[in-house]
Amino acid sequence: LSDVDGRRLIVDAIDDPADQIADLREGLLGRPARISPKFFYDAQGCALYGAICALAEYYPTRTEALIYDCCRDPIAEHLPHGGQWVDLGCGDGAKSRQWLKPAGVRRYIGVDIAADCLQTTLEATERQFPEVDCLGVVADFTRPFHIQPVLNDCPGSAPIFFYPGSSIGNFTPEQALALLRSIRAHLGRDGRLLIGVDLVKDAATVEAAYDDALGVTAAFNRNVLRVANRLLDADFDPMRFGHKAFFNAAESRIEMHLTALTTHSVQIGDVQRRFDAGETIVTEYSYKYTPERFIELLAAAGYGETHCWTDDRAWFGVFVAGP
Ligand code: AVI
Repeated sequence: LSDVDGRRLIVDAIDDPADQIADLREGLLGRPARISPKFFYDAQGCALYGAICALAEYYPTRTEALIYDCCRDPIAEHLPHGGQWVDLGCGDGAKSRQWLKPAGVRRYIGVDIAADCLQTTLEATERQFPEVDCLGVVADFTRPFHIQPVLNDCPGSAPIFFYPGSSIGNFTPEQALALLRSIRAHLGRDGRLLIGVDLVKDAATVEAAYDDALGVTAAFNRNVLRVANRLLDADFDPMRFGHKAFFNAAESRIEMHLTALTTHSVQIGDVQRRFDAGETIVTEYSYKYTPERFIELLAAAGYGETHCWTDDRAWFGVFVAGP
């Protein structure tokens, strides 16, 4: 960990951008072609994701917020008070700010890969909660991360790791297990994980959430090809690919693909890649869990006591897990 801004912004090891670009290129030249969903989130992708969250069909954001609104106090009773709130993938930090008072938080630690965004989030949090000590860690927490030295700065204040939005669903169960283990290793005796997870439900409801009538998710999916054009000096025409989203029941996941509408070639740097009509690029998996299956995953990652809250339709689950 290195200190960047007088102890306010700390940088953990993050991937070399050149490695990320090499990974993107290799994925697109491979068969089947794939793109990691982390490339969705350039400025335009973030704006489109914001629009997705407001869509009638995209139930996860709204349902999770409903659970927090209804059950904030009972959930907070299961969290240590006077703790250090670790906001994983904090974005604008708005979801976390609703918790700082009810959970009596002493210190806010935003963790995100985007340093600029992190600064803005810290400033907004400090403005609203001047009594809370605010700190940012620039890290790619999709890999093992090391924030124990940061937590040690505030002895006697237990960590609460907050990971909302069912982002855990974008990892394979094996990757999710590794992340949950990595968090578990930071909990100490009194720490807790507070996590939001999208649950299994009828396929039509889930498929509509990932293939909305206005085509916002289709635009979000195609936008990743513009990101690839920029990073790889490629010439994808996003409109020559169709958006496809379907529920794979055997794997309990939504799959998003981009399907070539006609056979054509794309220049990717100094290489030409031919796409046959119907050939697809896998862009995202979004796993859906039953509460039992997610509790099993938590147990496999070494967690002990677990509590779960859901909405009336059991569409979304909020879990608090401790050591
Ligand atoms: C960020 N993540 C939890 C979203 C999801 O539902 O898997 C990303 C998304 N993809 C399409 N719509 C939303």
